[in-house]
Amino acid sequence: MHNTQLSKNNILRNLKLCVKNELSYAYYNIRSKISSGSIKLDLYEQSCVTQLKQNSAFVIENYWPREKALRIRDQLAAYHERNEPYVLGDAKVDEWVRIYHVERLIPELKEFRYDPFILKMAEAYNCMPSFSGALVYQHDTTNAHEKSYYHVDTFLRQFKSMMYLDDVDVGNGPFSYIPGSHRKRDFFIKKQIKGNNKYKNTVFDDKEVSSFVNEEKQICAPAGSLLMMDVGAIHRGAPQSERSRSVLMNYIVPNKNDLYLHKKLPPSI
Ligand SMILES: O=C(O)CCC(=O)C(=O)O
Ligand SMILES: [Fe+2]
Repeated sequence: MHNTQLSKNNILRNLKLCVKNELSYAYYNIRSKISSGSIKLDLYEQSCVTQLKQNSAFVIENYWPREKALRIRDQLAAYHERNEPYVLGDAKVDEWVRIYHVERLIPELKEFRYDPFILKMAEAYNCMPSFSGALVYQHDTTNAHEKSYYHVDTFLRQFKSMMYLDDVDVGNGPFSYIPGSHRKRDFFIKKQIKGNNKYKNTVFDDKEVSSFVNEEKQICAPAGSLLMMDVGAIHRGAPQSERSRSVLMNYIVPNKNDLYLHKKLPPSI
């Protein structure tokens, strides 16, 4: 097909997707305004949801005792050396090591995956039923890797939570984000229509984010800190310039189906 025809088709496809996303975004925004109160939240829970709405992310330090987080980190680090098919990535050479559905290895992590407080916050923020789709262990290494680009996971409202298993500071890649950026709808509309050549449409280059990188906030916090965020906001994991960083990520979905079942998974104990 001729190049101009191809790019016209791409723009048309992008435009359709953009309209669908933005209508859906607006719908959940209205729902969020009129349905606040339908889930009973105490004052603390209300303030969590308000922080998410305003600032895109926040942290609760000492959600777990630091010792517990470090113990889980060490238990999981022991798997790096084991030659198991469900341990994805090699800590010596790769950018990261991951284990999907990690509560199969350490059953006490089920409590975190199905933590009623986190799921309640997810439901209150997403304005739809919210469940855990997967608990994933991720160990980010200092091995050379691609630049960590600013991105959104989706152009919709999307709650995610993360547990720091390491003390995190600028040396080992704090979760970094532009507060309130999930509300930059004009910016996202332009981006969705324009699309990307090399990467997915959800990834931004330096020029695109140049006017607000100076607003970036980095969550530096001790092991045991719980992060909650809207990954529809502009964010990145900052690079591990000095040390590695281990985290647990809870992926939230609108139904009870487990995600990533096609990956190599640990056996259930
Ligand atoms: O590693 C991080 O801090 C950010 C990861 C990320 O982009 C995400 O969880 O969506
Ligand atoms: Fe992300």
